[in-house]
Amino acid sequence: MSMAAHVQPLANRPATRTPAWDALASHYKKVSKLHLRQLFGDDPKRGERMAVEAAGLYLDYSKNRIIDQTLRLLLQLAEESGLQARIDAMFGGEKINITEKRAVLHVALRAPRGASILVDGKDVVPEVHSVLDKMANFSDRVRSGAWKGHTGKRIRNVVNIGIGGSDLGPVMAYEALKHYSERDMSFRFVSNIDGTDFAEAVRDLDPSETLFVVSSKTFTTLETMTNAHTARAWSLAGLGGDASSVAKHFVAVATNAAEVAKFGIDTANMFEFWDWVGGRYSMDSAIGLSTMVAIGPDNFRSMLDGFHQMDEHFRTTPFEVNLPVLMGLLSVWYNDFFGAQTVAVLPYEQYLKRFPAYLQQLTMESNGKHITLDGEIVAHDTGPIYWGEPGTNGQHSFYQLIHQGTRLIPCDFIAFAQPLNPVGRHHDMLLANVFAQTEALAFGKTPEQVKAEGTPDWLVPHRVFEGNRPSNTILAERLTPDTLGKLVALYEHSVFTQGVLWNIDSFDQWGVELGKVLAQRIIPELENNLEPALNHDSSTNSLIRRYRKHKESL
Ligand code: G6Q
Repeated sequence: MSMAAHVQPLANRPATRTPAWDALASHYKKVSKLHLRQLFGDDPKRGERMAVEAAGLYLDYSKNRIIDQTLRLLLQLAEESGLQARIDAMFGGEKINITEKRAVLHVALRAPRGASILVDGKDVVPEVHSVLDKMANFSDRVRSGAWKGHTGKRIRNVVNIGIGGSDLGPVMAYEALKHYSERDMSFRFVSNIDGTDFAEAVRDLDPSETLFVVSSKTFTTLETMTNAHTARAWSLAGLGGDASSVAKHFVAVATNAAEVAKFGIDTANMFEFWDWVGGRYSMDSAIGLSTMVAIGPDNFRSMLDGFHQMDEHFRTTPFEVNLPVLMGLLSVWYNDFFGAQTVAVLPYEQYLKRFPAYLQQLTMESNGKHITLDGEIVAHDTGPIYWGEPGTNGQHSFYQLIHQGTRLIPCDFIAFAQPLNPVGRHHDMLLANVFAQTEALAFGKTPEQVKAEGTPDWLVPHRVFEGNRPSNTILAERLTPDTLGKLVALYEHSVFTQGVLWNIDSFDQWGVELGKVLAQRIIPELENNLEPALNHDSSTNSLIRRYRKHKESL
């Protein structure tokens, strides 16, 4: 099978180019043989030493396969990669998204009132706060019932229509902060072009009590516009067909006022954001409108404050005690030297059940790149695959592979000291599982220990846990809006750090374009009443013919 150069194994890649990469490559040979049992045995204080607390998040990174020199070399790599200059360029509004010629300023979305961040010489912070104020005013009116639907009833249901960055953040934040949400209202999220998504979201809703938030940066995305038109028809059908009802039941979040007006939404009901906010970095922009309606403006602002605290930590703290930098460096260590292909994110908090899905977009759309900023093929593997599920559920399914499989899977465990729903002994049991898993992964169980339990010889190898499986543990006090902001910003900046080390553009996403273009070409071939002439490959042609045949026979 012929493979593109960029998917060849590491050994076949061009030579590494900086001293720190080379030093790390030879250092790896030494460290890879060390076992965490030995590292902890040699340094009884390792678990206290290799931990950092910042902005209320405690990161224990001691159960990683590193020694002090590894960290020194990784920090040297950060220096050589010019990380601080790149951080300053991002916060300074420089156009670091070079392929789209855009500034990358999600950090401006959470800058406090009165701060100043310039894009092309213009301070964007006042606009950010004016949109936040408009969102707060609107959210208060919807929550209090002052905003009435077309028939005079208050709004009880909010349906966000958006996809990708205009969906995953809002869904994740709503689920994460449900505890703080207005429980007399329901919040739904429609993203998929599959009609089932819309049909199921509205099947038990009353149109006179339902508000749609159409969230789309471009306001041209196929899925979102199709769902928005379907929602408009559903709403009108339920409200007697009066087109003036749209103003009461539809608001828009977009950067494109002309397209919003074309759809028929009054631009007075449009909440703006800007091209310097990337889709997957937009949950704290107006894209978070549904989140704000759910949890209220004060909680939303507290979430922004959490983001900002982590931003400041990232921007100003020396790298050796900088949480996002440390996490980014460790991720590169496993990805590029151990050849680990994935990272598991395991939140022991049911409310964070959509957090891994959110992180999949954040990490993989950002760092799934194989061309450097200089237009060359990367010398190192980039973006690992992020995945995960909440604990303890995962323990009863895929953890087997993490403990005893043949692959190395670095894990991030996330847990909170205080439960939001204290029920009996549940929380102690939950946290006992977090600590037990990281302990088992790191230290395992030796053949001697297994034998000492009276295990027959033939069964011993099956019951041995070799251990030495790395993990981070992130502990925070309680899942609050402010903590969620810190956690998301932690991963955003870890992704940025990794992207800088690989010298790639973490802020474009050209890889999603081709499929969209081809789908546009195929839609008429599926809808045409006459048999279309097909000019695809033989596989695609046959699939289209087969679909047409079965569609017609329905
Ligand atoms: C995110 C991506 C992508 C985007 C969606 C929706 O970084 O750009 O996921 O958010 O394609 O785009 P619109 O908001 O323009 O509808």
